[in-house]
Amino acid sequence: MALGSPLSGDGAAAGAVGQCGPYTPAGVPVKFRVSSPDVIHSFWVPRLGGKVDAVPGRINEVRLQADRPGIYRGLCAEFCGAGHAQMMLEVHAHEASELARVLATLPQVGTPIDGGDPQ
Ligand SMILES: [Cu+2]
Repeated sequence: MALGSPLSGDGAAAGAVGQCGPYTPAGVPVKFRVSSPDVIHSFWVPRLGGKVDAVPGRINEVRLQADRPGIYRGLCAEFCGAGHAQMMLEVHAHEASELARVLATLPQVGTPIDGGDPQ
């Protein structure tokens, strides 16, 4: 499952994809742009909202909001092959005022799926 960087737009706040999972501000809706480099997966963080399919060659979007700071576990909700059972992620929600400081402590990995800069 490949996750694009959450991008701002229509009132959503920017977040970032760190080494351990997406980092987002708490209390703010964040738009996730989701795609896949191989087969169909499904991006799902049950405590934050609905699922969205991750489809090769397509970018789907879902808005999620963590009301409070914390770690929210997510998973691939579509059987996708031998590695499916290990397809977990953690969304790390921080107070918006703390997010930039937290992100500065993380190694940055990955590339936005549209090749552009996160806004
Ligand atoms: Cu899967």
